[in-house]
Formats: sequence, C-alpha cells, structure tokens
Amino acid sequence: MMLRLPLAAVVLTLMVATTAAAQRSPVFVVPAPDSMRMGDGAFLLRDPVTIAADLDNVRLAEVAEFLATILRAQTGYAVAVGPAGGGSPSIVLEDRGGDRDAEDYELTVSPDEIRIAGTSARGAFWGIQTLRQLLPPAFEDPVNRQAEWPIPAVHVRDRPNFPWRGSLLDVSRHFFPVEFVERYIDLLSRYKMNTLHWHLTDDQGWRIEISRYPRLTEVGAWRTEPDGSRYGGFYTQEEIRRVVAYARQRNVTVVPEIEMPGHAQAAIASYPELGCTGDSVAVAASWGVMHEIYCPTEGTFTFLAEVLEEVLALFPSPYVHIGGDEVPKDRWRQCEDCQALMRREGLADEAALQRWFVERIERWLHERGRTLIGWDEILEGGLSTTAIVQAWRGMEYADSAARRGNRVIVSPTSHAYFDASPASLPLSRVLAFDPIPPGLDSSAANLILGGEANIWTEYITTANFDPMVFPRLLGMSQALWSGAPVDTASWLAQLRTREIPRLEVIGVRVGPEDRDLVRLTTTVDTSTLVVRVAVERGLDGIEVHYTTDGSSPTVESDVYDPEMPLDEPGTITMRPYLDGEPLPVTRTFGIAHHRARGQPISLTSAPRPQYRGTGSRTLIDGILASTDHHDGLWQGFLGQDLEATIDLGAPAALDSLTATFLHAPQSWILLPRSVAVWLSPDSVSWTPAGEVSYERSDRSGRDRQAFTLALPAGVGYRYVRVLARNPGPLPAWHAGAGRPSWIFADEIVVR
Ligand code: TNX
Repeated sequence: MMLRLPLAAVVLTLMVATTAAAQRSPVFVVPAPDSMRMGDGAFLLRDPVTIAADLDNVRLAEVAEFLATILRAQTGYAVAVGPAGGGSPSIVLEDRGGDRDAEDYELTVSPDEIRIAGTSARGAFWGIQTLRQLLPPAFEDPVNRQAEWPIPAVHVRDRPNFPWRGSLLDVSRHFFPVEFVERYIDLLSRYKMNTLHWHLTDDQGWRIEISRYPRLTEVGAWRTEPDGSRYGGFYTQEEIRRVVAYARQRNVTVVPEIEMPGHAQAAIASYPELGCTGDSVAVAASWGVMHEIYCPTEGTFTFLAEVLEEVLALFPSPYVHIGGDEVPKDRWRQCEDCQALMRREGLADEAALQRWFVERIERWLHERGRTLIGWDEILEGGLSTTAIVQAWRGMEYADSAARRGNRVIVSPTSHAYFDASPASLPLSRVLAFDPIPPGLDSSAANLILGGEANIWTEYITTANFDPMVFPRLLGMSQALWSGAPVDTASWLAQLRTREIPRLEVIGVRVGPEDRDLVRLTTTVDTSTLVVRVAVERGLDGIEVHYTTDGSSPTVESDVYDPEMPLDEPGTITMRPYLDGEPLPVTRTFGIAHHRARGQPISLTSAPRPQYRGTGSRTLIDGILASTDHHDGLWQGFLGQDLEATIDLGAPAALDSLTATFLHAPQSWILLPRSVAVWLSPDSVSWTPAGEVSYERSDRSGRDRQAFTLALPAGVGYRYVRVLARNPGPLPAWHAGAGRPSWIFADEIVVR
C-alpha cells in the first residue's frame, strides 16, 4: 500500500547581503599607495579642463604639460595650462619645494577639484600616474569619447619604499627600435618605475653610435646569424637624446651600460686591437660567455675613455653601468703584456687585474662626477665603496656588498630574471620579492637602493616581449614601491579584473597569469570511488600541500602525493607552492559518505558537454564541489531541468536528502526554482516526498545552496527521483535577460 505524504512546500527567502563587491575598494592602484582613503562622490572631468601650476617652475610646467597632453589625447576636450592662483581650475599641481629628488606626493580628488602636491615636481608627476589609474580602462581607448569621466573622490598619500626601481633592457642580443623602447619607458613610468637600465653593448651587438669610432656601429652592430642572414641595428646619438628626453618627461632616468672588460666581442670585432690576440673575430652569433675580452692596454683605456666621454655627453644620469660580469680570464693569462702589467702593479692574479681595471674606470668616472655601477663580480678582490653593486647571482651578494659598505641594486636570478618563463618565475614570486637580504642590520639595509627587473633578450624579441614582461613587471613595481606585503591572492584577483583590462586597452599583450600555470584536476575511480587529484605542472618544482580540516595549507602542511587515494569523509584543501611561495590556485572539495554514493544513476537529460563533472556518476560520486563552477566537479544544465533517478540497490529506511546547487548569477547560474523528490520501492509507482525551494534576492555573490528535505522515516524505498526545475529565462534585471539560465548541480546526498 502506498503511503500518501503531505507535500512539504518550504519557501525560504534568504537575504544575503551583497558582500564582496560592495565592500571592496572602488579603486585599485598599482603599485599600492602608502595610504588611500575614499571620499564622498566623484569629480566629473569634462570639457573644458584647466590645469593650474606655477609655470615659473620649469619642471612643474613640464609635468603640467604632460598631463594636459594626455587629457587632450584621451578626451578630446580643450585643456588649458595656466598659472596658479586665478579662477577655479579643475586640476591644481603643486611643488612644495622640497628635495628635488623626493618622490612622495599627495593626491586629493573631491567633487570640486583635483589637487596633486609633490614634495618636488618629481613627486607630483607620480601623482598624475596615480590619477590615471583612477580612471576606468576605457579612458585609455584612443577612439572612445565620453562627455564626462567620473573620478572617485579619494585622498592618497604616497611615497616609495625604495628609491631605485628599474628595469634592465638588453638591446644587444636582440635589437628593439626606438619607438619600442619609448613605449616601454612609458609603461615603466605608469607603474612608477624610475630607471631604465639600457644594456647597450654586448658580444652580440654594439648598439650606440660613437662618432669617434664609427666601426662600432658599421661592424659591431651587425652579426651573421647561423642561417646566413644579417641581424642588427643601433641607435644614433640623436635617437638616444630623444629617448633620454622622453624618459625624463616621464620621471625615468636612463642609465647606460657599456660592458667591460667582458661581453666585449662586438667591440673587438670592430677594432681587433682592443683584444689581447689582435686577431679578427666576428660579432658573436650564439649565446653564452665569450672569451674575447678587452686587453688592459693603454690603447684600450684611451678607447674606453673616448667612448665614455660621448656616453656622458648623451646621458645626464649620475650613474654609468660598466657591466663587469662573466669575465673568463684565459686571454689575459696567455697575454705577455698582461702578465707584465700584473708584475709591475703587484697584482697577484687575473682577478686582481680585473679589480685594477674596474678601479681605473671607477676613478675616471668619479673625477667626472659620475657613479660607477657594476655587476656583483666587481666585488671580487676589493672595490671602492663609492661604486654601486648590482647583485644578480643571489641575495648573498647583495648581503656582502652592503656589509662592506657599498650601495646595492638587487636583481637576483631567483626573482628578477624575466627571461625565465612565467612558468619558472611566476608573478606571485616576483610579488614576494624583497630586495633586503634577510638578517641585514638596518644601517646596511639602508644601502639597499632597490631592484630591477632584468629583461635579457637572448630569447625575447619584440614578438614575445609583452607576455614575458607583463604582468610580472607590475609585481616588481609593487614589490619595490610598496613596502607592506599584500595579500597575494586578492592582489592577483584585482590585477586580473582591474589593471590587466587597462593594459589590454593600451595594447599590451599580457602573458599568462599564475593561475593558468598549474592545474589541479580531480578524478574519481568509478568502481572504488577513490578520489585523486592530478597536478598538471607547467612548472618545475611544485609541491602541493593539503589539509583535511578546512584550514588553508601552509608550507608546513602535509605534501600531497598524486598517487595518494582520498576517500575519507572531510574537507580537503590543496594549495601548490613553488619554492616556498604559494600559487593562487587553491582547490577545495569535500568527501561525503552516504547511501547513494556510487549507486547507479540515470539522467533524463545530459549536462552540457563542457560541464560534465567527473562523469556519469558526478551527482553520487561522494565528492562535494567548491564554489568554482570550473572545478570539474559540477554538472551544468542550460535552460533545462535536471531529473535524476538513483537505484539504492535495496530497500532502505531513509532520513533525508540533500541536493546542492550553485548560486552564481554573474556567471548566469541561478538556483533551480524548486527541487522535488519522489520515492519508489520498484521504480514503477512513485510517491512524492516533498518539494523545497529557496528564493534568493541577491543578484551577485557565489555560493553553494543545499536543498534539504526530510524523508518519511520507517519506510523502506529502493529508488529515489530528484527533479530540479530550471528557473527559466534570466530575469529582467540580469545582464543576459531573456537568455536561458544555467543550473549547476553537485552531490545528491541520501541518508
Ligand atoms: C647572465 S646577469 C648575464 C647575461 C645573460 C643572462 C641570461 C648578467 C650580469 N649576465 O649576460 O643575458 O645571464 O639570463
């Protein structure tokens, strides 16, 4: 006999506060300012715009003109720059007359006015770069025209943590045209990176015109590639002046690097007498460390001084980089004159000869008011403390340079070599970069000037430059400007939704983000119901740590072995780490044991092919999905109901049934209108067991919603049928109004 059950229609209205979206700051600035407080309302930028600044202050007038040029180009409005004091300007720029090199600024946007005040004009300039990021990405679109652009009211006080925030660009291994270099300088400047370290000479090409030595660019700028083709290029002095001026307008100092005594084969190919053998050599056409190095003769020093004289005339930078890295000494060892020189000068070995070489150049530069920078090899055998060391081989070199009293620029291979693929140097690791070696006392730490992102270009050309440099450059900017650490996952998420879209509008082809680099996929063995997580590695050296208590895994947590079966009930959280740094790809799922787990199930309509979950048994496989509808554990149905029939194998006394669905309206995923359940002893006669629905008023958010029904106690049923009704077309308020809704179903737990 059939027991008739009353239809339990439960309607609950859940008032879920719209959380995350409303609470997050309406602005996201890279690098994060020191302090940022939102105000009320917004300033409406509209035609015409007036910018007021003290025009007698040459640098400030130039900064004002820079802003005016951008505003004209992006808005089409009439933008006038006028003297301070008169009328009611839209934007006021101020130089508070402090230290000329000070980079701090204050930016106040209120509904009536925008005010940018720098301790110096240099600081005020950075305020402009912050202001640009308060505008939406669409502002960067050169053809988009709007009658007004609202800028949210905000008060920003900001200053950099490190004074040296640079990027090396190697133009020797591959050549980058002037326009490309300028574009990069513009991008550096947007993120408050203040130094372009221009690596102009190396074995594979000499790229700077030197009037006194024309063969450097007639011969040294060109190489014959293994396929016989000619490759090369160089910058004329006029082009170099243009780049330097372009950079100065953007607060970027261009520091030239003229490599010596090693990485000099292109120069020696041009003037063989600069080498120790006098033999003619070709400009190098392969990568690596070459043996041809400058011979320390008087002729070489005359050449270097004459080259550097022209370099100093072109670059107002107080710093000149002379390389100094990777100097094989065999040519010096085999050279009679070198050995004689060493005896004369009392130099014990070739390393001491290199020190002598660098000291001589250092003195020469010092007399001309310039500071020498060299790679950390210049530390070997002693070095004047007026020189700056650029540590690249590791943090320990930064540590020893600072301890002996030299100022240091830090760009270790571990964090700053953007020629490494994003898979081996992910953005999250760049973001975690701290140029101060651990354990350094504070007086030595003060000698750490900052760092650089090194773009060595053996394998980087204009074609793949963007994805190799972006978004990692933004991580470097954040690491060097903002002292306080950020929450990696939320910074990366905001970067993705707010700043990467801007870069894309600007035309930067942004490379892979960290979350694209590791994939964790959950599989289940349909017969044993053992779960495994496959770790698909784009990266070497990943360790996945996991917890089973719902907590977030740390490096101390257990390491997951992909062979390890997971079948104990509980919550499993996995998080990959690369060299101790977490990657933003956490995976959470639950394992539940229940009556229906692993039993035969049939569906009247199939899920969409891209959302099949773990296969035909997804809804009873014992794995509980996360809130990510792409996690491979959900089944998605588009515009259709879900109807599932489960065979429990034998009649059983049942207690409750819980079916879980995803609420993610912004992904067009709504909850089912209702979930109804029927029970049957024989799959022929069906008894309704109840129906449940939840009405959600929130139009955003993302969470799992369990639909639970109490089942009649004391009666044995073998078959269970669940019908989840699709809510129909997306409602009027939805961006996709009228289009079909998705419903996403996970486990049907029967107890
Ligand atoms: C080492 S870093 C070099 C460069 C190469 C780079 C490739 C440094 C001072 N020297 O010559 O381009 O490795 O990663």
